[in-house]
Amino acid sequence: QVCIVILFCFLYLTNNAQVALENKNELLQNINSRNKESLNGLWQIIIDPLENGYYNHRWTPREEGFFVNKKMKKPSDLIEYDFDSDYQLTVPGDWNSQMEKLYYYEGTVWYKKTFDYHDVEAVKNYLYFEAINYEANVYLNGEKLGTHIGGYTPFQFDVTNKLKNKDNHLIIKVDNKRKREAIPTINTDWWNYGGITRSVHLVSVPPEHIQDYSIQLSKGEINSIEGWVKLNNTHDDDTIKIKITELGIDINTKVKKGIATFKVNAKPLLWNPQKPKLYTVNITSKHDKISDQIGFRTIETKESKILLNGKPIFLKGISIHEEAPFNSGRVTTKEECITLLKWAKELGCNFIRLAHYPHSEAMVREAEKMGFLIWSEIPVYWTVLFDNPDTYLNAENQLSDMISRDKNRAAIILWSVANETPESDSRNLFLKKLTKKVKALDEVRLVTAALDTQKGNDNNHIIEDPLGAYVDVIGINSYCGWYGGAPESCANWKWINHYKKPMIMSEVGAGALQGLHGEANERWTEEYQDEVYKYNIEMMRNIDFLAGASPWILMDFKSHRRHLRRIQNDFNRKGLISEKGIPKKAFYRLQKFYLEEN
Ligand code: GCB
Repeated sequence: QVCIVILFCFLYLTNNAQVALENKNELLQNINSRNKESLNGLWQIIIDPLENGYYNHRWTPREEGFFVNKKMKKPSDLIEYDFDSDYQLTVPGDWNSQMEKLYYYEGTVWYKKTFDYHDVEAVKNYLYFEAINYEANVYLNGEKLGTHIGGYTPFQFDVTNKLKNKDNHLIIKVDNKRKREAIPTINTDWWNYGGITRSVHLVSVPPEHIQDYSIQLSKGEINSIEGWVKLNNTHDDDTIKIKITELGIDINTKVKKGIATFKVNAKPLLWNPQKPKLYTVNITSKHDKISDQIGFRTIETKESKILLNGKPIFLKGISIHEEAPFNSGRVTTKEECITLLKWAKELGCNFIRLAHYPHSEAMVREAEKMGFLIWSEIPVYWTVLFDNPDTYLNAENQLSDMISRDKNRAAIILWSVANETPESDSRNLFLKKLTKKVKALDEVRLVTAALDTQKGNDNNHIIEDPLGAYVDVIGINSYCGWYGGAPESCANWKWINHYKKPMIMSEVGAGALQGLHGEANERWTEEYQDEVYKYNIEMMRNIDFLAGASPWILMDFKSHRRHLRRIQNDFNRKGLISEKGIPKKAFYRLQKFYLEEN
């Protein structure tokens, strides 16, 4: 056991808490270690394309919409809905893959869950939603709790004193209509899965409780751990205990204005892909306690290198959508996450790009345990409305929520603010603001964005996108051999970087239907895809500022853009593995490249 000396532990509120306190997010950290009841399972639903349960025939909101859950009292009553005799859907889960008639559906579905609550005295209750796509209007026992926008981040409502012992009805109007001003916008290359796609919890915490915390290595140091704990309803000078037994850390720190901060000398084994060491961290307040598994590592860049724990690392990665293996639809279980991650391991990866939106907490935590470095991103994808202030706020909220939820995950090294956005003044400003926001919330991790293939002449591609000035690491999506150029031409592509920064080839790839064989110049064959990988790997070997790659993509995934019957069948076929879990030829080509790279 490493011997440590506690240098100091005192209250301070300075700028150097790495995940800055200015993050106003009120979310409960680490939902899984809370005392909670699951509201997963079957929910009653009503499919409501005209939003008839919300608006009347004059399109004004009804006073008594479906959220009041009205019931017939006498035979002459006219009530034209009844949750309890209508359809059901499983939560968590998207509706598209659960019910044939909802396969292409975009619009409103009302969800209702009835539950009892066994009153425990002196607790606070929160309803915590891991994710609902896209807009959720939430009602408890007829009262509106609030609205949440954004399909991939958690949110919660305080429902203390709003619960009854019997028959609480939680009703949610879920709407996945695409909107031009939304994040993502109307145009994407993935399926717009609607519904309560992740778990729902009823959480009970003491009135004075640990709301949030950030614990990691001090910036630029490997022998000092620091952080903060945010308390709810606490008093100044209350004591917080932080214990990391394996490191001999057992310290007390005092609360000031709801926050306790600390810094302590320690020499943890550094988390890395070969040895993803996590330490049990126990935080105890007067009435609450919480436990987490936290890893410690440093991440920085030096010219064109990414340094993990002070040493250059080549990120051998793969992009992953949150699409369930074997069944398609959204991932809903930990086992599905593990299946995807095991495939990435087999491929030889030490890095994954979780595209194109924040994946579930389970995915991030399982990946961390297995030693993957992670790129995590928000769905600022293609041509969003960059000059609309509300669109910006929406993007910033999703970014803050993503960082708030995952700030204690050592595995995450890159926050990405955008994917393939067209250059313009308003786009540059929008994304510059987002990169600044990342730095304000988290000053230790790196910020990136996936840029389009850069223009050039002949075989030259010059990276000069103005966004390059604001990110730490430049992502480039390039489809040489698929959307342009013959596969064999790719080996001759040259890349010139106007920024002295590392580049990740954040996408490269080609489509193939697993099991379809033919000549290497025949589209959709495994041979064609393999050929594209062959020459792109050659190209990548020649880029001296390349710090990693996350080719597109681990597994075939559903997309509304992929119409070619018999080949695509609503799937983007750029997976190295089919949706049924069978590897294609190119899987082994990339695997060989990764095995050869140090
Ligand atoms: C891209 C996008 C990705 C698409 C991919 C494709 O550049 O970033 O979301 O799925 O191309 O297959 O066209």
